[in-house]
Amino acid sequence: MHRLRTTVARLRPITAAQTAKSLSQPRPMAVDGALRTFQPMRRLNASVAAEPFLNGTSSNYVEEMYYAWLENPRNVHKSWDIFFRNANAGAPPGAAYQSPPPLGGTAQGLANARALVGAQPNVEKLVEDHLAVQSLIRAYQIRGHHVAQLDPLGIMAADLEPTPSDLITSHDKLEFSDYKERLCNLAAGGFYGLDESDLDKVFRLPTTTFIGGNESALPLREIIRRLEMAYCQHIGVEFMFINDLEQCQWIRQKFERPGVMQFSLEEKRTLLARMIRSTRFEEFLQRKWSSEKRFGLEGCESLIPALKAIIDKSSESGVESVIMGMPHRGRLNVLANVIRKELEQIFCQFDSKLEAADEGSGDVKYHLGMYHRRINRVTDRNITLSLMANPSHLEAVDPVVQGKTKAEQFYCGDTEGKRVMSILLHGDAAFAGQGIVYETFHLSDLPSYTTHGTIHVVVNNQIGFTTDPRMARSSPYPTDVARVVNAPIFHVNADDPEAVMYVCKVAAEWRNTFHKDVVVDLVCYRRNGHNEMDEPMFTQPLMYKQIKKQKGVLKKYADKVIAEGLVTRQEFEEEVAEYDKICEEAYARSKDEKILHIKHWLDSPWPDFFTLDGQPKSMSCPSTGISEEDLSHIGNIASTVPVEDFTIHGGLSRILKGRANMVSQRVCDWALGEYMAFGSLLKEGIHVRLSGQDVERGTFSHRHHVLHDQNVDKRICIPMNHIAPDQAPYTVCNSSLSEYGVLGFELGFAMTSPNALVLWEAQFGDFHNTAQCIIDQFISPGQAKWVRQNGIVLLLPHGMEGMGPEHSSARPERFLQMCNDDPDVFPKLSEDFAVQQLYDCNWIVVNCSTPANFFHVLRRQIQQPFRKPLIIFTPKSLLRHPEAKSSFDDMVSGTHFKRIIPDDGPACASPEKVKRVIFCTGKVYYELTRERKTRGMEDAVAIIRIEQLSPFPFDLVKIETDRYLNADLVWCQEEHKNQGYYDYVKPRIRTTIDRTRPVWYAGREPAAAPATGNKQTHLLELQRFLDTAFNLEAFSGKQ
Ligand SMILES: Cc1ncc(C[n+]2csc(CCOP(=O)(O)OP(=O)(O)O)c2C)c(N)n1
Ligand SMILES: [Mg+2]
Repeated sequence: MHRLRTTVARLRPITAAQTAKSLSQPRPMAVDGALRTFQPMRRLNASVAAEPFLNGTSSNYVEEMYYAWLENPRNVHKSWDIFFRNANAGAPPGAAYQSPPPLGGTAQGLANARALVGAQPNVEKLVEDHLAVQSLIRAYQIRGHHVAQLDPLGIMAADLEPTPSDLITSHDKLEFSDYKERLCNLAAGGFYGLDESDLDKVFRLPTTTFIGGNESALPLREIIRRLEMAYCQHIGVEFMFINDLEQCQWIRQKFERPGVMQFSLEEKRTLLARMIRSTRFEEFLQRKWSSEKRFGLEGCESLIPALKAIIDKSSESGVESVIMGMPHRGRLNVLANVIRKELEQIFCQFDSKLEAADEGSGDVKYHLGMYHRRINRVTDRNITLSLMANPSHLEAVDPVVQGKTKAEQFYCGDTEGKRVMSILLHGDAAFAGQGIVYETFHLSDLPSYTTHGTIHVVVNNQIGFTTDPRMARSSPYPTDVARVVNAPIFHVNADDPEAVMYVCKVAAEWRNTFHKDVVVDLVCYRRNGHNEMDEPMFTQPLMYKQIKKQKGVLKKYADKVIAEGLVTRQEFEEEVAEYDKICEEAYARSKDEKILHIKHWLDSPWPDFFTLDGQPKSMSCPSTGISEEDLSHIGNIASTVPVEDFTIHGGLSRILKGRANMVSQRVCDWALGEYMAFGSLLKEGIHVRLSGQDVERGTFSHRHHVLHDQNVDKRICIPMNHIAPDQAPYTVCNSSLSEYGVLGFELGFAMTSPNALVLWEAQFGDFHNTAQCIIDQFISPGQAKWVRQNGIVLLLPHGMEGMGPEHSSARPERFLQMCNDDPDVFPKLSEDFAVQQLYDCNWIVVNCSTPANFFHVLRRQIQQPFRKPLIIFTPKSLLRHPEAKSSFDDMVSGTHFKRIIPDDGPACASPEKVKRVIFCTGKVYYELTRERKTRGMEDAVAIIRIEQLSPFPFDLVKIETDRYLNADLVWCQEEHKNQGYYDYVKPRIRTTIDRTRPVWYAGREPAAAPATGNKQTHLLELQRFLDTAFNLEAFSGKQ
């Protein structure tokens, strides 16, 4: 089943005494930054510690006894009671021990006493035997899962290490015939020193086990039997790596207490009904569409009752909304039987003749999302279930689900995750193989990212497409990645639906109790090939020979419960027939569907934001300027410390003073422009969330949205939250060092509400490419595939500043290449052209050259009547460039974002004299104007900034090209020719001018790397392309 490479030597348990010691401590509070350790608070008294029989190993045991005795003398055997009393009374070493009195006067009592201490009262042996038993118990807790019968196929045993040599177990047969041999081996190996004769001896149980139930001592034989029942049947529990004693004790209780896994008749009936639905749904699809891909669940049908059990239990404890992410396997079944999507809506997806009703490209049926609110039948409470749409890219949806969950929690004030939770489903190969799983786990306990516990369910069919685990991962289990966050892992044989149901209930209780992640590993098989068309015998012949022999889990379970008398065979068959009828009727109805509405598959509806038929409420965007008063007020907040007795760093005082100066002069630099945008939106009740690496201060130390008291540790102040009493909250959070995970998370966050500005900033723009999957699969095509809008903003620091090939380019060419506007068609102009263009595009790409424009474009994100992703290439050196400042005049009420900024100098005054028009975008504008000035060419050359690259401002560019009819047209960029904007802009300008003039290029030559590593070369290249840009003869004679 799995590759257990762990060895006994590598996994020696920590001693029971260590555990007992920590158990007796109050749980230390985790102090931020401090190591979480348990400090022993009680020690054996000196006299006891000096006893001659106390050696390195026995002292642990005696210590355990001593603590138990301290709590209550009746906790320990009489002999120990006397011993500790004497020792405490000051008996010298060696004199405290007295032979124990018989346990009562009866013959039985005497026998018990003999069994307990041995015929010869030999304390040392007694201690050692108890220690051995304690270690044995611990060994089961740690390694019992090695032996558990998890694989329904039972074929992968060859991959397993033999039973860990310190477990005395009879494997699948609960007989004790082979104990003798194992005990001898163990004795010979010096493991525990127990032998066969010890099997009937009674041992006191340590406080770290619950196998005793109400009994505090058991014979060894019974101890082993109960441990086997708890840890070596169809459930394998991995939890002993968790470094929290309370959590470990909680899990032990859940699996060790005798009789824990018992179900009422009602529960079993529900389970059977769910198994029927799950199984018959796949069979129905197979019957009707045998040649269609559906990535069936056969072999893991118990996934459906598993999810239902989790949802029931969570609903019972108050959860009202569950957000789920899952891959292809069994997705249609989950939609039908967990989310309860109407069956006809699912079936009609198989009809290739259906016409699409919605704009956009749509997606295949096993990627679409869904949102459904209904009554949970078990708890009679309302529950909303959403299944997020996702791409093929396995696990990519994980952080998106987390972000959406966090946002839902945030907006409903659910600070502890009691009302909203997430469930993530995984395939075994993807869970182990995809790094995003790890990145997502690492968000799970961060204050601004935690969703207070996710339940992970792995459909572990022991194969990924055609690759088996021996080739697919280096860890024993596919779930080992979860150990990094101390999540307990419950492996369960998915052919035992009751065991599955039990672990799922425990998982839900765990999440509800500790609000931490937990994993359920459903060990199963895949009855068919990867999809229904694939032939698995090509690559897994032996596995599939076995699978062919495998009785279906529904059949097995039905036989079991019929034998138990829970239902009769006839009742069972009637229930099956009833569900088949439901499917048939839905199938008949599905034939009436003529049109496919992707809108019916929306995972995140925004009902109040759109009209009833899902359209924007208007097609205009009001002014994005704000009042002078607000500009000054926000400016003042940005320049002061709004709390008393708060000492900020001297350098920061200077920065704030600089800001105050700017405010008094009615100008903004970049940071202040951003402040104005965020602050004004917050004041208008729009939540703003800025996340990314080091965003609180800003990579370039320009932002300083979080102030730190220089004298008091962790005392911080976020002035942006002091703008107005009824403002929306501002969230600014330094993220973990992850792009894929964090960008996915923010995308999910932005999905929840249209009334929030959610921004993700890359440390440097080029780092966005480790999140490429989120950009390519979600952000760029999200609306087209899944008809849902998203207004996320990406801030990507970009610019060639001689810093070398890294840290320079945010790769504008890639974003532009994915824009959906047609380069060859000049669009029809209309009154609301600018807004219509925005509405039609897949995303907006801008490169602002002024703080005012940056301010406006951020505000426009919210003011426009729909949501689109916004990609902003943000500056580095411009942050402090003396010319890159904006007057309040450009930001006050009535002003707008400028899609292009025309030349407003002498060139514009006499356009007929202009010989050249240079179009550019971003920072190079400042290099061009400086050069133009140096050369005295203000009359001859007009410089026009294209601030909104996409959707391309055809209308405004046309005005400019019409203005300068005698000029040649140049596109100038600082990026290399095969990068940057040239390939995007050139055909669009050409279309605008009806191809009447060429569009020349001034910029760096094509190159493989984004920038040179040599400063000298950098400057040389810059000068060279500026020379070209201002050499009016540069292109003469060229075609
Ligand atoms: C990121 C990514 N890489 C590759 C694939 C192609 N692919 C689709 S399913 C699959 C196997 C998945 O195996 P597993 O996670 O065990 O799920 P199962 O199909 O067994 O349920 C692969 C490799 C993909 N969808 N996503
Ligand atoms: Mg698999």
